[in-house]
Amino acid sequence: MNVPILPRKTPLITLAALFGAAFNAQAVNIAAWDLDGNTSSLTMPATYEDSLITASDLSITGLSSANWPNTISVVQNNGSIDSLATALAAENYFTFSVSVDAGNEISFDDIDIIYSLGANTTPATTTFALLSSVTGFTDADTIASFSHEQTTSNTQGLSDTFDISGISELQGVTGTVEFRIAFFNTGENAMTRVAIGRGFNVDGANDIQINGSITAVPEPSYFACGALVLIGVCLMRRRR
Ligand SMILES: [Ca+2]
Repeated sequence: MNVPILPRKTPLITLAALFGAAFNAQAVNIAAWDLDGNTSSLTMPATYEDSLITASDLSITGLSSANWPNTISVVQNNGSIDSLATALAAENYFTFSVSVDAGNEISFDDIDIIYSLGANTTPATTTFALLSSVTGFTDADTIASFSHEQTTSNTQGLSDTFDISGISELQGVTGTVEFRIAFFNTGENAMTRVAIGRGFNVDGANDIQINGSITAVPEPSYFACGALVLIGVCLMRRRR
């Protein structure tokens, strides 16, 4: 089969317009939770949703509240929670999900998190591991993680980012995606309080923020039409 060679001056911009429009969206905030004002509740609604997104509550069910102001905070007095497997079994995880409207898809870039930690005995280290419904919820399914060691009893307003831009399963996703942030002890002593949020500070800023891009899912006929238009352009130019 002979593949027609495009005339030299066929504008590449036409190609970009036809095929690239769906893939050029910039990563932006698509959903967020700000825990300012929370006291003891372990469930908080999203404070921001993109117009094409429905975001669930941020919640945790397996532990009791530590009543740390402006956070969702839990008491974790179990030193045996020292692996992702034990954390998942004990429901040591925060959970939240986003659903994108029909006809659209999400490409996830990263998740920013503000957190606070408390330890009765130091030094203590907690590791946070991110899992998703798309990539699995077993202890072999971590898609991003980070750790924090502390040598004082309380640290507040720490920040970190789960970079998931390289997870192919989380690019171009339709429907609903649930995320779980599990946490477990990886240091000399156990962390006793784990919180999302800034502790005693009220700042009006997001404490969990999902960044990514939302694009319309192209119809199959969209590409077929684009190909026909290009072939037509080639033929017209050949006749000249
Ligand atoms: Ca905040």
